[in-house]
Amino acid sequence: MDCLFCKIVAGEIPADIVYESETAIGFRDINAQAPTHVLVIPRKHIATINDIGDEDQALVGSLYTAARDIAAAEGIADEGYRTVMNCNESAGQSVFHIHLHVLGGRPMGWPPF
Ligand code: DGP
Repeated sequence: MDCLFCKIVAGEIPADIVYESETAIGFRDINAQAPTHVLVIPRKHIATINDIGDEDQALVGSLYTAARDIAAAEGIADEGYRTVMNCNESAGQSVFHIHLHVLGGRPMGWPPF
């Protein structure tokens, strides 16, 4: 399968990995949009939110406990941070292996555009 993020999981493409668990990894976004911008991905290939199976509930939950731990390690937990998962083209998804953006270290507006 030709998936960029599967290759990062496999160690075939380098990444600045800041978090690892049995089910997920976190690494710095190559095109950071905030002082902290980490992508949390499952080790398992799931293309989009639409492809998450009922059996993946704990796995997807583990992306959020990863985000919690990354935010604490980055020192942004108390001031606040944003988690975003884009689904398909209109939302801006460009890599089709689900990933939770963890963004912080600057104020953020709402709504997002
Ligand atoms: P999205 O647009 O939601 O699919 O986010 C994809 C993100 O992935 C985007 O912010 C840039 C990041 N990205 C793309 N290729 C690479 C890569 O090779 N390494 C890293 N670290 N990040 C990447």
